[in-house]
Amino acid sequence: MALFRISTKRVLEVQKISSTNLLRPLSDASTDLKKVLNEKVPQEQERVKAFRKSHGSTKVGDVTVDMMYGGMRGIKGLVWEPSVLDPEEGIRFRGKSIPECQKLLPKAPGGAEPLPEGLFWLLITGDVPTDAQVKAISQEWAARSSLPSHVVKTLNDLPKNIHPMTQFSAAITLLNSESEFVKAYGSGVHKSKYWESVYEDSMNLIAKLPGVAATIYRNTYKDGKGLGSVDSGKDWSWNFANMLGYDNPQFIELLRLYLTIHSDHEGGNVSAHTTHLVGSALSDPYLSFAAGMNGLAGPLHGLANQEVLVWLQKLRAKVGDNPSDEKLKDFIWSTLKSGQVVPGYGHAVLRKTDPRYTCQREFALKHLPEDSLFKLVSQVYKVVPPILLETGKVKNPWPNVDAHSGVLLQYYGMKEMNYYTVLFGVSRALGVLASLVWDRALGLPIERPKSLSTDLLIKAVKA
Ligand code: AMX
Repeated sequence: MALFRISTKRVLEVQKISSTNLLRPLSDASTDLKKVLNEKVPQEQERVKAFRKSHGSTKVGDVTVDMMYGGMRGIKGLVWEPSVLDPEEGIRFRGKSIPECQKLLPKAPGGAEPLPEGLFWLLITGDVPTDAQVKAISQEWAARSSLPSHVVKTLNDLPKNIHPMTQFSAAITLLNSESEFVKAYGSGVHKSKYWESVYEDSMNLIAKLPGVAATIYRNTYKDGKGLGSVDSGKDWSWNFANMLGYDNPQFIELLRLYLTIHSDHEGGNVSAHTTHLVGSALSDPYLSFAAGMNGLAGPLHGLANQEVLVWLQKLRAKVGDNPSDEKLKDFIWSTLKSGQVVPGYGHAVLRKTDPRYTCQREFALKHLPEDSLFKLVSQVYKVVPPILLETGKVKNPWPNVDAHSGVLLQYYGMKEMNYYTVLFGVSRALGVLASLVWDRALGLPIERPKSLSTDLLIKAVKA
């Protein structure tokens, strides 16, 4: 067995080189995404097969006892194609940073932010799409967007006090009545074709999520009426905003940015890993994604989107507008001393300010520089990191994506903070479903790592 070790940096380099070489744009620039994938899948299957043949027994890391008790931090145990997270630099979607995506991906007419449709194309194919390819995805998602009546009825019947994430997860689970994968599997389709129906389910699910999410929003916070119909001439975010009841062009731009940057954060985070794990049992994409959403609903993960705003409101109530740094510090220490986390700060992998935070800050500097809540968020950014460092235990004192999203939504009138994680979930579908298609295309097996009891671990270590 070959025993040389591969550093994370080297893994990233290899990933960059190989994706540039092998995931080349198709020369015909087809706007048919499935056709594009049909050409790429066999190439990629061959590449992985050859790589495994030559390096299948090469060691890429070690596992320590601390890693086993410590949430598996740092264990390289998953293959995830759409994105890679560098601790210092942050996320790269198929090798492209967020500023690169903002520059390269197609925009809406007159818009400055990337369209999430383009990001999805990039995540699933590895190619930066053309305007025509992105337009084709907008149209396809519009065409697939209708909701089955049992899902709408169930959502309408749910009490308003059910958390929006619970409603979201329930609706996605119920959507599995529509699964093409379930039908194909039931009819005995060959496993080499699984990815095709997983692709269909993924496209349908992504197309239906804005309708599900908007129904939840309007039922829970508005009069339950007024869901506009989907306009196939408009993009996914425009339609989503319209169904939510927002028509401010700046809010729609924000939504495009928000839905792009929350999409993927490599494979180890709870929502991504859960979707991947459940999908490995050949549960269909609806069931797999719903499981991932139940993980996103945890306060240490996606619910931090909501928790940051809850915390900021408590902070404001306690210290008022324009507090001194000293007052802010006291509040932060009181949060820590009462055994709670400062939401929106820290990360399991990142060791710098999250570029997803930075691009939202830039959006705020451009569109709402004088907003008092934005000013407070900026002051918190200055005051929190030194305090977290002073605790001596927090590995990353810098803000993550969740520290900034809420203030932007508040500014445009979406005040219902319990809803924010649903927006996160709509976006997260883009990354985890792109990955799920590749999981089946590459024929990845059911996931089943080995666990040990403490007794057995002690014995193994002593031996
Ligand atoms: N406030 C207070 N304490 C924190 C902290 C924070 N923001 N971040 C980490 N810590 C603490 C941990 O709770 C842990 O304490 P313990 O030893 O007493 O258990 C210690 O610092 C070491 O933790 P770590 O190795 O730095 O972080 P981690 O990898 O275990 O956890 C995360 C990462 C994100 C869960 C953690 O930083 C956290 O709880 N942050 C606040 C919640 C949050 O913003 N979550 C969103 C993350 C992004 C996302 O998924 N959307």
